Formats: sequence, C-alpha cells, structure tokens
Amino acid sequence: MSTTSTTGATATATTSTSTTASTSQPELDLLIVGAGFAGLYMLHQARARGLNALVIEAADSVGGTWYHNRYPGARVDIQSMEYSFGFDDALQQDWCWTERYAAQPELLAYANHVADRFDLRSGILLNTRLTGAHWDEAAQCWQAGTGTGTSGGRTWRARHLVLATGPLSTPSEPDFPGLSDFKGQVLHTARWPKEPVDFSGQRVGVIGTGSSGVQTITTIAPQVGQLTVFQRTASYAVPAHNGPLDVALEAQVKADYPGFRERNRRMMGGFGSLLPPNNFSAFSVSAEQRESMFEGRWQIGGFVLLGTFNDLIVNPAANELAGEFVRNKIRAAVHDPATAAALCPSHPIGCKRLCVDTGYYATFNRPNVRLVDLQTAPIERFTATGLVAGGEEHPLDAIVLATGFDAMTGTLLRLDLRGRGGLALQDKWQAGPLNYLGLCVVGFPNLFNISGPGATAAFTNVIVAIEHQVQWIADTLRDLRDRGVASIEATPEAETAWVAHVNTVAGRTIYLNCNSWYLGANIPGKPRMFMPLFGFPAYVQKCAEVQQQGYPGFSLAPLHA
Ligand code: N01
Repeated sequence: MSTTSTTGATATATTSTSTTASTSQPELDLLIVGAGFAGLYMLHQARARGLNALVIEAADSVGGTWYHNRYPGARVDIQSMEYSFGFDDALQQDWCWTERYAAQPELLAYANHVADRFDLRSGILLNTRLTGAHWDEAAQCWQAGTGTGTSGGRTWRARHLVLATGPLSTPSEPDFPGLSDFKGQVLHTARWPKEPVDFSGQRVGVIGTGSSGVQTITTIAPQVGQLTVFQRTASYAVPAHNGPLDVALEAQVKADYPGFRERNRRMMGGFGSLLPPNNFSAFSVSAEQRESMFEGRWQIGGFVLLGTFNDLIVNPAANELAGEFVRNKIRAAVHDPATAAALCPSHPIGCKRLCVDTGYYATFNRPNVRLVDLQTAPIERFTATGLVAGGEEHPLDAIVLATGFDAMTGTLLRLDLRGRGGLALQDKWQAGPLNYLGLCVVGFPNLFNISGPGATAAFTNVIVAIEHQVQWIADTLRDLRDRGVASIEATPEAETAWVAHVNTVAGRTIYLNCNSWYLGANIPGKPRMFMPLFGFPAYVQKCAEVQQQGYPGFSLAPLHA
C-alpha cells in the first residue's frame, strides 16, 4: 500500500498478514504518530510481527526531541552507552559514541542511523501533522486525519492508533504581557532554528533555569555581550564531568552489552547499574562519612548523587542532607554571596528533575552574567526593547524562552481525539489524565500512548522505557490479531485503580513536595495530578502479568459480525 502526504512524500506500509480481513478491514493495522525514538522502534517492531503500519511525522525529518531541541549546549543527561537502543546487538556494537554524554547533533545522527539501518524511512510520511482521530464504532477502527483546508487533508483508517508523540513535545510559551511588542529575537529552546544563532556582542535574556535553561546559559555565556538570567525557581545542578568516551568503559560494556542492558533494566530508572544506589540510610553513617560519600558521587557526576543513600527520595530529612550538600557546593562556587543565596534551591532535591551541568553555577562569576530573581522581582511586562521586572527595565536584543513544556498531556490535548460515542479526550481528561498502565484510556479503544501519564518514562532512561512499551504493544497487537480480537479497551475499574496506584507510589516519595511538571504545576490552570509512575522494574512486571493472564483490566471484543 502506498500513501501520499500533503507534501508529496511517499511511504509504504508493509503488507498485512492480518487474519481479521473483512470488507470493513481498515487499510492499516496501526497508525503511529511521531518519528522520534518511540515511533521509529514501534514501526520496526510492528513490521517484525507482520503488522501493516505507517508512521506520520509533523517535522521534515526523524528524531523527535533531538530534532527540535537544538539549543546551544543541548545534550543528554544519561550516559551515552545507556541512552541508546539495546534491541539489536549489531547496532549497539557498531555505533560508537564520542562523549560520555552525547550532544544533540550526535543523538540526531543516531536517530537517522537507526532509521536508515532498519529501512524505516519507507514507512514514514514526513511533514504530515495529525490533527485528529475519531473512533469508528461500526468499523472498529480509528479514522485519523491531517486536517482539511489549505493544508490539504488525508484520512487513514487504522485498527490501532499509537501515539508516539513524546511526553515533552509541546513547548510552554507563557503569556507574558507585551511579549509581541518586543522587537528583538524571541527563541524557545524546544523550537530552536536549524541555522546557528549568532549572539556575539548581544544583550541576551534567558527565562527559565530547568535542564534546557541551565545548558543554554552555560553555553552562551562566553559568546554573548551581556547575559541576564531570569530565574523563577532555583535549580539543583550536579556536574556531568563530560568528556570523550572512556574507551576502556566502552570496551567493557561492549564485551557484554546484553548483560549490561539486563542489569540496567533491573534498576529503578532503567539505568545506572555501573554505580548502583547504596542500600543504607543517610542516617546510618556519621556526618563525616556522609559528606565524604556525597563528595565521592559528586566527583563521579550525574544522577548517581541521589543514590548515595536509600532514603534520599523517600525521607524528607535525608533529602535535606543531600540538598544542603549541593547548596554548599553552590556557595563555594559562586563568589557573590547574594547571587549564591538566590541560586540555592529550597525545594527537595530530585523533586524536580536534576540538571546535569558543566559549570553552571560558576557561570554567574562571569562579569557579563547577571541573575534576576523573579521571586523578588517578577516579570511585569515586555517592551519593544526588553522587559521590566521588579520595576527595573532590562534592555535586551534577544530573549530565550527556556520555559519548558506542557508535559505529558499538552500534545494529546491539542489534537481532536474522540473515542467511543464521540467522547473528546479534553472532556475525559478534564480533571487529569486518567489511564490504565500508562498505555490505554477508557472510552478510547485500540489507542496506545507511549511515554505518557501513568507510565515510567519520566523517571526512566526513556529509551529503555520506550523499548519496553513498544514491545508490549507489538506483542499485544499480534496476540489480539491471532485471537481474532478487533478491539481492546481498559475497564473503568482498572483505570481508577491504576491512577490511584501511581499517586500512592508518588505519595511515598518527596515528589509531591514541589511544583514540578510531573504534577502539571508549571502550566497555569492545568489540573494538579501526579502523572508519571516511579519504578521501572515493578511496572515491567505488572505489564507482563497483564499480558500473560489474558489482559485483566481490559475488555476485548471480536470483530463485529
Ligand atoms: O523545562 P523545565 P526544561 N515565568 O520545566 C521556568 C527534559 N530535558 O525544558 O521551576 C518565569 O524543567 C520554570 O520555572 P519554575 C528533562 O526531563 C532534559 O528545562 O516552573 N519562569 C523553569 O525554571 C527536563 O526536566 C535535558 O518555577 C518560568 C523553566 O522555566 C524537561 O525536559 C535537557 C515561567 C522550565 O524548566 C524539561 O526541561 C532539557 C514563567 N511564566 C530538557 N514558566 C537533558 O537531557 C516556566 N518558567 C539534559
């Protein structure tokens, strides 16, 4: 089957071997939305099971997150040897990372390599944005379209719809008063232009100090004339100690890559087996030993700091010890005591995702860098030539919005998704993103969401999380096809219990004690509900049990007569 996109690109879906053929047989077994790592691997796994699949992608190339987030200094915060696909041993043996933490261009090259290596481009339509999808009850399939009007329209009929649109794909662009009056350049980190941006000699303002802001600030500070950082909440940043990939480590990992992957899958976050968390409390050692153990992990760098003791994420008092350790590092790194104080976070460490940095705090010692604390000097308005915060005008030539994402739900809620009886996802998720297993939603049969609310992706090495969910979906679809099942839908009881479970798990941790995107707290008006699930191995086990036990928590329906 061949389809033509609005831009004339062609893609070929594989021939279906479905046993459910009938006059109402949809043209696709599954339509996959998004050609990031999740969409690419979903296509590969679907084809491997003889399913007729097509990917549509709004951008003009593959890569998802690593296509869009091209801001200066963009780089992964999980080590390259771990942040990569493990499903194909030849791929992981052949590919050579150059740095401990790969930078965006290398990650994008990797996504393109995967697309080429597994001949995935023939199943991907680029420049094709899904606008909506409606469940057709009579035909038991999704009618998914790219809209009408000047952009042209095309509708696909697919038995299943897989949303591989990414949890962090819709940028948050706060409605700052007067922003449209500003005559200089406005850039968002998550929609950075392909052409290099030259900030030489310019007065640049960065709003936002999460992972994207921290990397941008550190990288552009030496290039710009004057950098003003507008900080609403101070961030914890731990050193990456990035550098060329250690060839001895590479050889060690490659000598048994499958074993390395397996050990990582047993970790809470699907990574970190090189230095597992310690299994004892921060209070079981002396103050001197504690300091020395924090220091040891600080010198190694990355997320391992939070594994220094086993109670840092569950006991606020233990967490405070780690937080104070980092605050002392900030005080030691930043010369001006007032700036250092403003850079010291007060929320629990790890409650928002840790930033992994390369000299972030010391950047504020540069004579051309200034911190504006929005807690004491809030942004009032933009002007043609800058912005006013706390009554002071800051003249600017360019503004970088490092303001994050409408995470986990933003992308789906901007689509016209309608399930059984015309139920709109916006109505279904009015009070928060209800789901079962982080994969399915009651009222939306045959719809699967990857890396969404209720799943572990936000707390996991996302590629490991993707591999697991994709394999589960692909196995399920093959299984259903072989059993003559035309539709699968979560039950209301299972959905309610799952959302409660996700929140119960979070309630045992410090994750509810700050305003994070995990809670939707960064978006005004968004329902406050804890969205991601913590704990990858238990999640994998639960999903496996559901599959092995014949899909408890789902109702299955055969093809209508
Ligand atoms: O977004 P964020 P991000 N006025 O939401 C501030 C992944 N990631 O793009 O904290 C003023 O973390 C906001 O302030 P506050 C990673 O999972 C990974 O940086 O809400 N400020 C915050 O400081 C990460 O967690 C990598 O008070 C406003 C910042 O903008 C996730 O993506 C790299 C504001 C947003 O921080 C998101 O990271 C990059 C307003 N109206 C991203 N609205 C790596 O792998 C928001 N802010 C390294």
